[in-house]
Amino acid sequence: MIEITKNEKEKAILVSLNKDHLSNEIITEHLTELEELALTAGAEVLHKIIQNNRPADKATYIGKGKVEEIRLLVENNEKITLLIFDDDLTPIQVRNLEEIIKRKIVDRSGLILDIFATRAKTKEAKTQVELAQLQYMLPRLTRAWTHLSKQYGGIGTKGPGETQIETDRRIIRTRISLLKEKLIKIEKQRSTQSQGRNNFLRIALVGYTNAGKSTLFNLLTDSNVFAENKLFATLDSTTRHLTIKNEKILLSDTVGFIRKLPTNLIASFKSTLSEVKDADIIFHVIDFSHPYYEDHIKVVENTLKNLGCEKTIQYKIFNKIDAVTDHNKIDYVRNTYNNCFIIS
Ligand SMILES: Nc1nc2c(ncn2[C@@H]2O[C@H](COP(=O)(O)OP(=O)(O)O)[C@@H](O)[C@H]2O)c(=O)[nH]1
Ligand SMILES: [Mg+2]
Repeated sequence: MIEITKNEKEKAILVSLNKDHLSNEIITEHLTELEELALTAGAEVLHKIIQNNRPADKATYIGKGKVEEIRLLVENNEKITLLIFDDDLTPIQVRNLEEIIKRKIVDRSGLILDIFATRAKTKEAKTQVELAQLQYMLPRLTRAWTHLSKQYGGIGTKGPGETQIETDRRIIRTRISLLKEKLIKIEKQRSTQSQGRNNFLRIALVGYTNAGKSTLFNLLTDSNVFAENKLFATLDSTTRHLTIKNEKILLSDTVGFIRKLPTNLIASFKSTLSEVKDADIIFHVIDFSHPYYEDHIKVVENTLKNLGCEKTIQYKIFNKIDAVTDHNKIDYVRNTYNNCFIIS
């Protein structure tokens, strides 16, 4: 049996399936980002495994051969406690993988939700994360999970029967309704607070996680919002007044976006993201020093579209110019993007 002592970091293997025939470079970049997420969640990454150019396997996602390869790798390394997949898995895939590899299996949404849960500080953020977690859990609470009780519950081989699963589902559904009601109340408070602020110009800082939004916010407003070289350092929106050339402005710092953000997470962060939706102007902050900054721009623009903000006036702020060494990049941005600033 594997035991995890509290202070020891969990040792993980990252697994990616290249089902869309992406270049090696891009798949590697995606795994680097997944590693940053894993580090943020408190795990240490020992191996990264890529399964190339095949469709997802219904039973094991990555296919029998690859599963066997990982099983052998893990068998020889007791320290590895966890496998993290760069996509979402079905409950059946999770069950099969856990049964064969005998380690904990976490998918991308599960990992992001876990990080959000540890990062949530305010009542609003906590409520939103719990709602997203329960919504993630609900469809996964199926008979496929019976293996867990076989392993840990002990009594016979039955596992929770349909009745138990039904009861659990009912409890979760009730909790979900309660959390939704709570969020409606929080949203109402928010809109009451924002009445009387109609004569302010509302500006929201949005962007990929780690782009430098909070740092810029702190500079502009002389505040002290938590900024860190980690993903999702800030989950809550913070709003401050400032006056520039007699223009009264309300500036908001917001939660960052990332590739493949779980959809129920975006939905449950509706009230936090209202700062983005209600903005008169959006400042899209970009980490210009990142090799894949243009992919980040696309992810953010798609997320903004999903939020219904594509018509809001937008300025792009190419940040961290101090860390950009290739000057052709600067010319390229000047010629390609309208409405942009380049700063650090
Ligand atoms: N080199 C450089 N680093 C920056 C700049 N702005 C922010 N950072 C760093 O980028 C990291 C992420 O910043 P943060 O403001 O927390 O990003 P957020 O996730 O978008 O809010 C921090 O380590 C910052 O110190 C910049 O202009 N240049
Ligand atoms: Mg931030």
